[in-house]
Amino acid sequence: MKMRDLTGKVAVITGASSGIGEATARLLVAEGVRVVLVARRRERIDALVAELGDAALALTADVGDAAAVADVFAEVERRFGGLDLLFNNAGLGVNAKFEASDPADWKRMIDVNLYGVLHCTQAAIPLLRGRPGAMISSVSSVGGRYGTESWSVYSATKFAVVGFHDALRKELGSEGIRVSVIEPGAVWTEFGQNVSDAMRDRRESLDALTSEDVAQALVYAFAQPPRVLVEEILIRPVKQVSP
Ligand code: NJP
Repeated sequence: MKMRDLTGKVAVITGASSGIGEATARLLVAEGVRVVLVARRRERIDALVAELGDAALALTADVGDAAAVADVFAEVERRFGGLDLLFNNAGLGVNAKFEASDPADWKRMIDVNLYGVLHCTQAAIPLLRGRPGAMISSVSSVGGRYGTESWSVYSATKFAVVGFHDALRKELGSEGIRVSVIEPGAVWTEFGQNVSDAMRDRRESLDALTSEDVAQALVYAFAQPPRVLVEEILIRPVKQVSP
């Protein structure tokens, strides 16, 4: 199937300093897209710019901070005059049985996984308007479709992302702005740092996805003709038969 030529498109990728975001930046640049890399770890996104060259720009921000996000999108408007893709990928998961979980961790997850998506999406909409094939794609999770033991608050934030997109699609679809979610299962990344040994064992036993596998899904959706909305992609290791 012929994919749309993405040369010259402009994308903002949140959580571009590692994992899925980093892989997506590489793949989009290979497709001719100019990418804006957003994350808190400056040295990581600077290193990626050094690798990707003029097609990439690094902007440091905590996506939970509305003022910092506003600065990012003001800079995108100043440099590029608009935006074709917002990839809301920044996310955080803390693994804990709910009864023993720490409300400070609930807040950290809600700030990034939900407020981060809301702040970036609201700031991006005016820049996406009028751009053929414009798309908002946000990373939810298999845990945003099915509740998973010891990931209850994380699951709640990712269910919220799915519900938000379901409603937002109805607000923006008639304008031609595509609203899409990607729901990965287990992926080899830095995600799940507080249970890294358990995550490594699970990923090994499931033959987990690579970040590139998920990045390919994003590019597949984005490269469809502007009339085509790939509304939802649930992508998981074939051996991950339950959430
Ligand atoms: O994880 P990781 P993934 N402001 O830890 C950034 C979802 N997912 O690639 O700020 C701005 O390598 C952080 O950057 P930094 C998951 O929920 C994954 O797997 O420099 N950025 C880093 O670049 C998430 O939505 C799996 O620390 C913030 C990035 O987020 C997405 O996939 C399974 C930030 C995280 O990269 C990408 O995560 C699943 C903030 N406040 C869903 N906080 C999986 N890997 O198995 C964090 O179902 N970041």
